[in-house]
Amino acid sequence: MLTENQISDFSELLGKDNICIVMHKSPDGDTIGSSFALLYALKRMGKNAEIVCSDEIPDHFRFISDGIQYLDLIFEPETVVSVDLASEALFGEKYDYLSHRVDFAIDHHFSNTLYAKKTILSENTSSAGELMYELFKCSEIEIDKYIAEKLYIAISFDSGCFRYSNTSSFTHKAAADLLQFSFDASAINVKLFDSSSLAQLKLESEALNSVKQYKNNKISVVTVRYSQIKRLGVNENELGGLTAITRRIAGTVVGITIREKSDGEIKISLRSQQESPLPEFDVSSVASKFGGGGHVRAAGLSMNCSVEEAEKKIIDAVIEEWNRIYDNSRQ
Ligand SMILES: [Mn+2]
Repeated sequence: MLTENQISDFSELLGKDNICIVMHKSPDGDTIGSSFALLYALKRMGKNAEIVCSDEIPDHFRFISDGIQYLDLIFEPETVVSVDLASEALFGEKYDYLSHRVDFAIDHHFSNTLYAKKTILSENTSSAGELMYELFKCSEIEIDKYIAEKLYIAISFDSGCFRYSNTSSFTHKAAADLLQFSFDASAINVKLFDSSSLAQLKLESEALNSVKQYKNNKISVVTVRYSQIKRLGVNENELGGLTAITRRIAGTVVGITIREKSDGEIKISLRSQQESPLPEFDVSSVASKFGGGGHVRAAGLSMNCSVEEAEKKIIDAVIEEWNRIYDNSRQ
């Protein structure tokens, strides 16, 4: 449900012109789908609008970006809008300078650092796409087939095809409404969730072989080194599926995915899933100890050290938090 303020902030945005939409670095289905829906809506209103992204659009997401690989500044913007960016760090190197002059942030991360002049934040929303849908519905923007398809992609992507706990009845209602425009949702979901290159699958198999478990197998850790990625020829931006591995191991409450990047930086993704009545494990609180952020059940961070050191630091931090939350003797 949107507040009056959110609706009026969005209508203020629609009153602007020469608008630059910023997507987050390592763009995903949510930031791309939501941004393209907004771009199209603004252009249809006769506005001058553009999208920028510090990173290239990965091959497997180009069906969302209408085939576009690079999104760079075309004109000097008067208004800057970020979509799905929880913090300044997510602007990426190339467009970092825009993070200091954001007029509107449209986001659904409760960890949003409020870097923008106005933040349209909806914490209990599955995706920026779902929030964008609500904003469009409360504005003069009419949803058509193009917009419906982009927003559906964004919502489906961030909700893990409606499987994650962020999926609510509103998420399904939004999707049901969008599906009336009869695009091929089945094909979209196959592309988003059921299609990997053989190299990607081989890397996942190696990742599975690396699994370490702690706390009665409730904490699962996957580690992938850059040498493996390079040997198998997997593109660095095709590694999104790795973070899903720990979730698929039955009994896992906290999943840790550690990945070494080509520049030596260690990227760590944290996931949690806990059934009531046990309390949730808030992975964003662990991530924030290392300068990262995210949601209760999904968060990320980076480290600049060796893989071994990163493994030790993050496993220690997760176990410390584990002992704090749960009665140690019962686990
Ligand atoms: Mn998102």
